[in-house]
Amino acid sequence: MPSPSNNSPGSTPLNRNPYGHGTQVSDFLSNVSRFKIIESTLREGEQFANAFFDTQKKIQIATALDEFGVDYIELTNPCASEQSRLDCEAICRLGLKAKVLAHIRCHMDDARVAVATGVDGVNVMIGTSSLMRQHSHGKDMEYIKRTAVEVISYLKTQGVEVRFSTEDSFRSDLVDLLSIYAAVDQAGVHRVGVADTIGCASPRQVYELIRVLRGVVSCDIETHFHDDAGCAIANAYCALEAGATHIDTSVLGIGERNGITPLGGLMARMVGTHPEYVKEKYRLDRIKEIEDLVAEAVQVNIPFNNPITGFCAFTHKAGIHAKAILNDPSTYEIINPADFGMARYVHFASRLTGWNAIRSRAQQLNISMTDEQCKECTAKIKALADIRPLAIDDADSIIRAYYRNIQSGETP
Ligand code: HCA
Ligand code: CU
Repeated sequence: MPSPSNNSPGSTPLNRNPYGHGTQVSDFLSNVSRFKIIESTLREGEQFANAFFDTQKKIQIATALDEFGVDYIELTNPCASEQSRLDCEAICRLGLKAKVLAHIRCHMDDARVAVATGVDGVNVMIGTSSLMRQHSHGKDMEYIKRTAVEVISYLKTQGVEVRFSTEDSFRSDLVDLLSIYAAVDQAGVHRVGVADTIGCASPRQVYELIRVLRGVVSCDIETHFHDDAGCAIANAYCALEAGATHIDTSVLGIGERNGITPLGGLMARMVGTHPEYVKEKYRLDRIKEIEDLVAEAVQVNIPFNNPITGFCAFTHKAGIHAKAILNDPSTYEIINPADFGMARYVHFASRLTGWNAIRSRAQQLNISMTDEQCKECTAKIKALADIRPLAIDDADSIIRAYYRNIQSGETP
């Protein structure tokens, strides 16, 4: 695709925005510029309707995520099936930089099997809302607390990193929730996990719960957001602002139902506000390749409106937009496409186009015209575009024909 602008984008920092971040007391809680990613494509993502990853595919995905720079790779419970256990062992043997985690139920049998695979850490989980307690595992809070402490104590003797999370945290009783988190913190977990299993939480609810929790536990706080109501990225961001330390993601957000916080979308959010940290730590230019890999593996297309990689994520169409973009891309872009190895595209083949876009396109075609001529040529393109949709070739042909006519001395 043509990329008519050479201007350097991002020249207007976001902090010049009057609505941007100043230094407030609450910023001391915030981890937006030092968060860690727990990548769960090979766990939550395996719960996506279309997902089937064979060993080779899992290794390919784990390797790509490791090269991208994620901090942790979470794998399906090795007790789920014999192959899941063997795959977990195979990924542990790869010697990745990322730590490998097994996701398990809060049960001693699962804990023993997980440790034997050679993982660096274990992510323990149990439902705490009354619905989950009633319909999922049937246990009361006393039982949950006792078992949690037993499983955690065992895992700690095995030298692995331990996280304990409560499924359906946002529909759990707040007193139950804080008391179990306090108990597992006392038992020495490295992280507690807060999971919006059903995607019901709003950003403000997230902020409030995490902020309270930050005052209750001294360990790290991992968070997991489902996207049923389209808030998964916003919720992740608010969790970090309130003091969460780790965010669960999956590539393209794949997971149960419509999934969780997508890795690429989270990067888009974070690079917009904290470019130094994100660009230094993660290989952003790999996002497209990783999304293509996973999209193909689970047989879906990249959504047109996907952050960063959606086909029109950096396409500017209306004349007003095109003109400003050609002058300075940061007028209409908070993200520099080049940071992700992507290119911007100024659309010029439509009735909404303006003469600045046409002049820029003519320059790309090595055609030099005066401003007046560009305006006249633009009028011709708009006239045809009023009748039917134009392809790039159609608009290029009009520009070329118009220019030929000028050259040959004919009145255009
Ligand atoms: C699931 C549960 C989970 C667990 C999250 C966590 C959720 O789908 O089996 O371990 O913190 O959304 O609650 O993914
Ligand atoms: Cu989940």
